[in-house]
Amino acid sequence: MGFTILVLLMSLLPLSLAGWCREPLLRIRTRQVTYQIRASQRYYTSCGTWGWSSCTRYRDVYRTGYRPQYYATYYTERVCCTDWTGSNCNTDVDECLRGTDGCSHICDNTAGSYTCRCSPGYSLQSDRHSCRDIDECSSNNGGCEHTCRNSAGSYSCDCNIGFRLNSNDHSCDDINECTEQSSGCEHTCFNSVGSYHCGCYVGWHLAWDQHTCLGNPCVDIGTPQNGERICTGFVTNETCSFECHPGYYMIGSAERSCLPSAQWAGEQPQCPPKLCDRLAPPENGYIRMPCRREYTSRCAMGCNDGFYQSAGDDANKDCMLQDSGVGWSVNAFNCSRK
Ligand SMILES: [Ca+2]
Ligand SMILES: [Ca+2]
Repeated sequence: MGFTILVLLMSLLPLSLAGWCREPLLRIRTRQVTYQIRASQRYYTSCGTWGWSSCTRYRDVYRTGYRPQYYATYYTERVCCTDWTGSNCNTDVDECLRGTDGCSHICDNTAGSYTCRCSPGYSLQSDRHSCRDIDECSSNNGGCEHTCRNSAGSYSCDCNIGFRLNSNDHSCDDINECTEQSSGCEHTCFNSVGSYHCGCYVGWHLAWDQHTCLGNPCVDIGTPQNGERICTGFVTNETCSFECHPGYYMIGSAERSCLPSAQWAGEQPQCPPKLCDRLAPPENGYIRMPCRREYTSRCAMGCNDGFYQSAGDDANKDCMLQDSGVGWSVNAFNCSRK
């Protein structure tokens, strides 16, 4: 029986004593104390010859006075410690619930006390209550390969131009602008770490923007005599077409394109004059030599000996434009016997 009670007491003891504290108190008590008050009292007495006169005299008298006297008594009293309440001082006060904790971020209630915690990215200060942002960038650049940006409660990594943040959010990978079609190169693209550059096919060169390609100029193509040309341009892949003036025909290529080699494809065009038919001499007459057959040539006719030019027509024949080609001018020329 005695053992059971002892065990019961031991199990209750820490709980019942947990929240008790002793508080120093002061008690003031008063009591009345007496003291003697001395005063001067006037009285009359007979005096003079035979005591026939009355004289005024003074004498000391005493009476009792009263005054309070104070007593201070110091003593201690058992009270509930801070953070404990209840009739047995064994009920914990939840400071977090009451809002009296003063924690900047998170409050954790404990038996008889509480502790403060900070949100991730913040550290608890020496006052054990306030929280301050951790500058992750100040140490080892926050683990960022390029740029570290600190922020309230966190931080982030950034990469230089030409790089992209890896899925690990810290290292930076080169952007392959060529395979991602983001280069804007007109012909060819060459990737490099953090950058790229453009190239052009043979016969082209990079423009000032370093992205588009301009054709290289071809050698002077010239214009054929007695003809004309119409060209789209004089650089790689541009073309020129040629035409001969009426009365002339074309040899060589009517159309030529500028090759990457700076030469023009095909043959140099030329426009020689078309030829009229061989001119037959008139009856009783002849053709004066020389007589050329090319367009714009003029041949003169004459009459044989014993004949004369009877008609007044022109003795000249001109090789001129006729229909779609050339032919000799038509004029009557007669040689009559003298
Ligand atoms: Ca931070
Ligand atoms: Ca790159």
